Amino acid sequence: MKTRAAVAFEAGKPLEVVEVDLEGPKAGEVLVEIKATGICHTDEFTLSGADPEGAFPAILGHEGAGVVVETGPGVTSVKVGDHVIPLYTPECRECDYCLNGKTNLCQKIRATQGQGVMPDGTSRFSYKGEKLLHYMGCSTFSNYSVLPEISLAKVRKDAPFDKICYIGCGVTTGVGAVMFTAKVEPNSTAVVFGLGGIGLNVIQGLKLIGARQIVGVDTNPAKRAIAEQFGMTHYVNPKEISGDLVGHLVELTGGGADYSFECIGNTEVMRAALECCHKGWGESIIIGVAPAGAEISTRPFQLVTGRVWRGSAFGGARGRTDVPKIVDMYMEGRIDIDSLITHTMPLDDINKGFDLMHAGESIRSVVLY
Ligand code: NAD
Ligand code: AHE
Ligand code: ZN
Ligand code: ZN
Repeated sequence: MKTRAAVAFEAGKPLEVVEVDLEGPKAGEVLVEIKATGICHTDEFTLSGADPEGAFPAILGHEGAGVVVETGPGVTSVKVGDHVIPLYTPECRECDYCLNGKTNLCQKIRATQGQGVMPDGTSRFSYKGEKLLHYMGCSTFSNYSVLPEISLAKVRKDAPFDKICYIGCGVTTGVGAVMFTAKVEPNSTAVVFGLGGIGLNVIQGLKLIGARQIVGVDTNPAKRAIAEQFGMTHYVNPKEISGDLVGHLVELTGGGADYSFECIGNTEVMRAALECCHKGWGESIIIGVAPAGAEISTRPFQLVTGRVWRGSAFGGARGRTDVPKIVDMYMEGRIDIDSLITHTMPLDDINKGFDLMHAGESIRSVVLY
């Protein structure tokens, strides 16, 4: 079939909206009509050329929601008409990782997914006879996409696509990092670095769980108001701190934070996030994705004296199990998604979504098909 898609032909170039060819689903695969997709900073990261796994030409996008149109042979967990959220972290429920209770990082199809192809090693997308790569197993910047069955969370049909698409990454990443990765206890103190599409969801997770102090750190003061709306209790702009940022945060939190979250992808900030944690027990969760070649450093003494560095992918959520529950949280009014979707646009204007992100003017832009 033909489908319209925004294609990343080259790193560092705007996407081009063209009609591409899409092959139907093979065994274990599902054809999905994508109804809406968010634009995450990770799409920008890969498009910029900073992603070691970034390969082109590709159809980016990994924060979508849509409807099952066709199922390939052997598919049993979804059927035509089901509403689904694509999962860049699949859940096969049978690999060693899925069977180990300590991780959500299903590895069943990770190798081929990272190469931009389906589990059989081939792509379903092409343009003028040339292969186009899939991205993060999702490619939600295409109106129709083919995904492995294990990469789809089936969700309730009354949930609006234009909002729940954000659960496909940002919402789950932020709220999940608090609930599933850090397992933050009520009455904790926390520092959140980066008040964008991820950091604000960390803040709403912290508020939900009953944190008593939520410090937000961002160089863009325009993010302050919405962060306060979501539960931030103290705002720190590093540009306005004359001395040492870490010292300032340690003092503000009364000896260091119980938890910190890095939601930027900046390795200097990652160090500050660890070092502003409380001696003896403070835990810092790295969410931000850093460019190829970047490395983190700190004095080992920081770890010897009880601080913990931890990472979180997709908020530690097991997609097919947890994503439907997060959709319920939204539908029951327990989490706010609407306020974070600051801009919507048709696929033809998708590059404007990237421009708004670069300008720091949006929280989330959502493309409506
Ligand atoms: P965003 O662009 O919406 O937000 C980033 C925020 O950081 C902005 O508000 C910006 O002003 C602020 N910022 C930038 N540099 C700063 C600095 N030096 N000090 C303080 N604030 C600074 O991005 P996002 O969509 O929220 O994504 C954030 C990061 O999380 C990205 O690296 C993204 O790739 C990553 N991410 C990771 C996962 C995961 O599963 N681990 C999932 C989604 C996104
Ligand atoms: N490809 C990059 C790493 C990118 C990365 O860390 N991705 C996160 C999700 S970001 C979503 O917006 C993730 O899930 N990582 C775990 C995984 O298996 O990819 C690189 O550095 O190579
Ligand atoms: Zn993302
Ligand atoms: Zn698995």
